[in-house]
Amino acid sequence: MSTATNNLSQEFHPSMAPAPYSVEEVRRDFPILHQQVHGHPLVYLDNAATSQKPRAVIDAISRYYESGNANIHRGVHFLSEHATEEHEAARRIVQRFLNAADKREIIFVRSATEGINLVAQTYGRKHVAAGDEVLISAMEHHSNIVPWQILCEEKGAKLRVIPINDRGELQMDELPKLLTLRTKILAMTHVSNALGTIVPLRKVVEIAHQHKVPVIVDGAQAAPHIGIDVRDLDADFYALSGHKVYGPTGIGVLYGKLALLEAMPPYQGGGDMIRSVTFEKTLYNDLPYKFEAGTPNIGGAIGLGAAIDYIERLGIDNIAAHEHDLLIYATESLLAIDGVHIIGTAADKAAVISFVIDGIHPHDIGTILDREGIAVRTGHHCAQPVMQRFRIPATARASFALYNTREEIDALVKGIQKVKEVFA
Ligand code: C6P
Repeated sequence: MSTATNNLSQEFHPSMAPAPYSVEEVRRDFPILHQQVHGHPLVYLDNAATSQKPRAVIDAISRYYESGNANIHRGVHFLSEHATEEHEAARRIVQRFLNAADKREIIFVRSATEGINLVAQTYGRKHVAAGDEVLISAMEHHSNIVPWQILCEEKGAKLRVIPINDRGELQMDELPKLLTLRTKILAMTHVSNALGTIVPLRKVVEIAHQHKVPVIVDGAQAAPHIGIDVRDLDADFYALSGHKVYGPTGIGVLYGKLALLEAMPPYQGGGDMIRSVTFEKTLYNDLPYKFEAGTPNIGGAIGLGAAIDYIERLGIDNIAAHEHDLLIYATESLLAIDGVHIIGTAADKAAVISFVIDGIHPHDIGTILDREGIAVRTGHHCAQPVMQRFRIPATARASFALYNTREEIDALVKGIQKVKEVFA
């Protein structure tokens, strides 16, 4: 286990916290936050698992089902045409959010998990053969490990892993050594859900491309916290989940470069992904529909569009600045508590703090915090290899969002003191 010191890049000191927007005003947009849990005001610090939804998102989804529900791309009637327009408008919003060059590069999927599986099962199955290698990092979520393991098992290929150091940073010096002539794909997280590490992705992509290896990015934890520009990153694929960016569950996005998507076989077969079908042969639809078989999650896409609009109204850089302030404040506050150790102390971190307390199991931490109305996640965070790397069974994890406050971090600190008292 690494004993943490605070080596975060400190652009903001707690005493000079920026106020990029009124957090109090913003909190009023999130109805769920205003409730008591076990007799205490809810302190929701489990945003990396899923974030809460602003009224604008809830209203957009209700409005769709109250007055706009119809299947898309199929009807000539008013509701169908209107729903189609709204669905495609959501695609353009996502395109803008990611700065993708073309809206055909935006595929709606169920989640980041499905986006990664899509690439593994289409691009991966086409390009990976026996003896080839797929490269991932040691800080991946299971969603960016298991799809590649399935592929490697099927093809007789090898999964290789870029190590991380004791702070939870990618060992960049290992990357060129692990990119061999047999490497067919590099699958890399942008932000680690278990450690909070922000990966220097542009550099990683540059090095991979020097070796002619395409990069798929798991952006599930980056999208809520930092601005994403797929063109600047030069990422070949980028996957994210709607529910982590204040949108609904069941909707996600896979971005892919047009030329790569054009050359890939379809993922699933069904309605909408075809141009024509006979028993002899099926011709596939154009992008992005080739990868969107069956009736999609129309309400989900509309809700995601509303969520991104909401983020953009606040400004992703303002959100990042606010969350960075919370991260610094929380890091200093937690490190001041005797026996608390932070796991994941990279210089560049998003607003995620994994921690352990000497002699107390993380599940007990989570249970006692819950009695105080504080929601954190405990366990392996679907990143068991990260736990193995740090030789721990689990951590407690506090993850912050645009609506969290320093007062909530103070409540967390008080909660942790309580946990320590109980176990003293
Ligand atoms: N991590 C967490 O508590 P889905 O389930 O497809 O929306 O997201 C999967 C996923 C992929 N990559 C990363 C880096 C993630 O953090 C997650 C989801 C949640 O950390 C739930 S396990």
